[in-house]
Amino acid sequence: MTYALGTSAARVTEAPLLLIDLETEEGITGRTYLFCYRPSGPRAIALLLEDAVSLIKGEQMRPADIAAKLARRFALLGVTGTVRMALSGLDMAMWDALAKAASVPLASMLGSSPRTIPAYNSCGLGLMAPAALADEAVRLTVRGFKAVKLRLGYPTLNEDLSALKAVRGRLGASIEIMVDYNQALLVEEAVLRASALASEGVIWLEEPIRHDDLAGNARIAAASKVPLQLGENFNGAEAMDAALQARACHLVMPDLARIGGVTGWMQAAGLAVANGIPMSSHLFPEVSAHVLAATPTCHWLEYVDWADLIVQEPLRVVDGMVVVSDRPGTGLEWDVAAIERYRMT
Ligand code: SMN
Ligand code: MG
Repeated sequence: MTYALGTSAARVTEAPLLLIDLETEEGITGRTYLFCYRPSGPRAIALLLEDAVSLIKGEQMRPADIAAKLARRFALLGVTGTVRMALSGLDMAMWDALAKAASVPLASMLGSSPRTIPAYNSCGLGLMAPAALADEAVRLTVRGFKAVKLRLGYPTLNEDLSALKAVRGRLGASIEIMVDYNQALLVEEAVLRASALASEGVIWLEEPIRHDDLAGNARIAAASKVPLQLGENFNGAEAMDAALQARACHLVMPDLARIGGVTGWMQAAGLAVANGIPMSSHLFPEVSAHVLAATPTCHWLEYVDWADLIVQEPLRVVDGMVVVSDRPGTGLEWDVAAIERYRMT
């Protein structure tokens, strides 16, 4: 990774990616990748993927039907975590193949078309000394980015405020800042910190406490002047529905690999429209750009450059907007030589 990602939970410096090539009898290959958080992730998820594919080999490629069938077949193991990621990756690869077969960009398959999407730069800005944060913040405004995400969750509120003020001081008022706690706090402390952050002009407060404590998140959301953001840990659209019913958040940002791929994303997009909730993405910017183009309440795309080194055409950013690829499918094609260079042993 170009920028280390120091979160309150772990410091991430390498991006273990699992690359998926889904081959069809018609000769079209559906492609996607999964960001797997830890080096063990790609191995575990590859095994689950091979198992899932063995259950659908030879079937017609109908992602919604296949998702329902595989959810049933994996119900005893549990459709969460790595199983959910494997099934989501398979779904994303199927949608890529279907769009390629129709010779259209994925966004067009989903009822929209390629356009530009507002993006924030989510590379870097992990936990570190205020002076280093301020320097990094400036580097993150390249290519016209008008928003960045700052990870918080230092031991004290004062340290959180020092970090935020350092970044704000260097960026000025024209750049938006989102803050992300990665579930570091308890409810009472989160209410206190949310109220202190409100006067610093942040545009969202992400995962202040355990993501699945919906009642606790609802208490913070009700007390906070800063919109509360949840979503990277929604396990399927059902989980997002539960969070919205509990009024646990004002904003949502599902992760394609946990929401159920493109199929799960579109179900979640329907819930967002019905509830009037702005919807952003989590990671996978190349694919998220297509689904956000087809999301009526599209808000912000989370930009990271983690796949840039291994793809033929890295995602383009112009004036802080991501340009949805107009190639057939998602536009993800591997740079074979780069893959050999970065292959995990
Ligand atoms: C995050 C993403 C990926 C790895 C670690 C942390 C973070 C985010 O929660 O929202 O970008
Ligand atoms: Mg986050």
